[in-house]
Amino acid sequence: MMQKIAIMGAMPEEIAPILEIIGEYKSTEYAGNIYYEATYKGCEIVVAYSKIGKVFSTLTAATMIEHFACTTLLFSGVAGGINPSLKIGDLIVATKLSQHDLDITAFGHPMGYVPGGSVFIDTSKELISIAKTVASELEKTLKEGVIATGDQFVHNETIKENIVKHFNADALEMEGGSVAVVCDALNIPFFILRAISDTADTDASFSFDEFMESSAVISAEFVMKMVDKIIE
Ligand code: OS5
Repeated sequence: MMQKIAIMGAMPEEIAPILEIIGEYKSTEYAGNIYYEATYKGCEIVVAYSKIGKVFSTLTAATMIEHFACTTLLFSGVAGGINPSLKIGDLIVATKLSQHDLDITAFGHPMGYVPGGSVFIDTSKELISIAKTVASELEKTLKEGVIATGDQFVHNETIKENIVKHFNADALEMEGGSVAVVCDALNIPFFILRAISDTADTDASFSFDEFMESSAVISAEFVMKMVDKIIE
């Protein structure tokens, strides 16, 4: 079967560099979002930004798979760094993701767990292996780690510490964990890449405003190199 690659971000700035690289595409409005369909180097791809947060990103990931028939999903965007080794502009690929704001601990369950689900969802080992090859060819550093997702722009040290305590996360954002739930349930190999825009501390919103666009470009350009490698 021919593969069809979904590339998604949450904000327009996260997919703009991808659309620029692709050049030509067809725009289709569906369920309140615009989906950009293209044939890139002979491979069918669909690009979209979901809007911010777990609900919108769930809708977009499910739409790309169920409506546009994508067979692999790559997410490109920015994140708040937790691991002190991560600096602004550094790339991190998720080995597994969790929802840091999913809380039924009142019933004795661990944070991030609901019955029938799991605290962590693993990403595709094959796609990570391709990413490592791309990183080494480009002589770029690519960190692998845990990404925690929640419906919250984190700008507070105590919240960060709690996310480390429960999930040992290296970075945090607002969409990866929900995209993971969708792809895992529908058996679609997926990959979540983020470049650091801030460190989720009291200065996070200022850092985000300053570096979001440049970090989004770093992530998008890497993801397009991944696409080149996947279709090679
Ligand atoms: O998509 C959201 C999650 N992203 C990753 C991220 C992050 N997540 C949580 N905590 C952190 N410290 C994080 N750092 C990076 C980024 C993004 C964060 S929410 C940004 C909202 C920015 C914004 N607000 N209004 N606009 C942009 C303009 C606007 C106005 C009207 C309509 C649309 C946009």
